[in-house]
Amino acid sequence: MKQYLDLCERILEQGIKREDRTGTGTIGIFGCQMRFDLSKGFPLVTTKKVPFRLIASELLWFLKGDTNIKYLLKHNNNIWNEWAFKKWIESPGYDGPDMTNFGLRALEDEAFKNLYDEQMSIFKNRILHDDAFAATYGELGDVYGKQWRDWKTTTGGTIDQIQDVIEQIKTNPSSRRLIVSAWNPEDIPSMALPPCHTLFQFYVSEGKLSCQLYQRSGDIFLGIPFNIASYALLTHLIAHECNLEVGDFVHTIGDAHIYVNHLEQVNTQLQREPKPLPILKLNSAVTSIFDFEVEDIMVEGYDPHPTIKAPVAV
Ligand code: THF
Repeated sequence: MKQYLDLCERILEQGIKREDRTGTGTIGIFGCQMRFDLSKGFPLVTTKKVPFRLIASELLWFLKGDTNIKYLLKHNNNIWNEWAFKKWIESPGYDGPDMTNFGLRALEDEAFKNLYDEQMSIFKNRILHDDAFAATYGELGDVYGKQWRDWKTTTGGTIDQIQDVIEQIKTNPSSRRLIVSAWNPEDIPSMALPPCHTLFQFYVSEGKLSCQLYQRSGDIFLGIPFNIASYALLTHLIAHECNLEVGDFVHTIGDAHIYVNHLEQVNTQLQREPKPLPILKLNSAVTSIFDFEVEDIMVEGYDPHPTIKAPVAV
């Protein structure tokens, strides 16, 4: 994972400080690329512990075309909670204490943080146990799952981009159009968060499947280790279904930034020696990528340095 650490170092050295949507502040650069040879091990960052099961359940959630956080909560995955919670507290139905700007306030004000934790816990419980509530407030809108599996057409139909791209990889592997786009300009206003991973392309050569992602914006400390592992896993899953070996994952990022409240964490990581990469194991009895469950996906030999905590910017 040297490339990841090199990117961190480059941003610390060359990054320009900018204000951002969340009010936290970042240092960043524009335009960078990493390349991971997936045959040399699974690219899960080793200089801190990255919770792989959260990456697997999030990817399976996308692949199911699901856009409701209920599935994630059932899998004990909390990484999308803040965005659903934000919609809830801004809705007319919410009558609890004022939660405006909860992300930043929870960091600065201990008493507020307790109040926030309590409201978040009530919210999660309602999503899990109240179906009507979950259907409205667990919904993130037209995010990844929707665009990947159920892209709306102007004639009232839908396009299953994942199914189509798999079909193309199988029947027309030399195609230069093996593309899935999550960026749907018409839907951007209705999304909780416009897609950060906007477009990806597959490439087949010498029996190996490669994938390149264009990511418009990357949170280098929290998001990027997830994104690298997620697309590496997606490449493995599609290669598995198409009877191909894995090639490279190429990760291209537009606005590559480190939040200013992650700088200490990044420096801690840079002082650590990377460890050998783990190996991905898939249950070979599963043939279609739509049939995978979290239990069918495992990493072996993952022995990372300890967890490093950091607040997520909302
Ligand atoms: N917004 C921001 N500011 N950063 C992001 O990385 C991000 N994502 C998704 C949507 N919006 C984003 C959500 N992905 C974590 C990881 C990925 C996320 C969101 C949060 C996170 O907090 N990871 C912790 C562990 C969390 C846990 O154990 O529950 C970690 O230490 O890695 C970009 O895809």
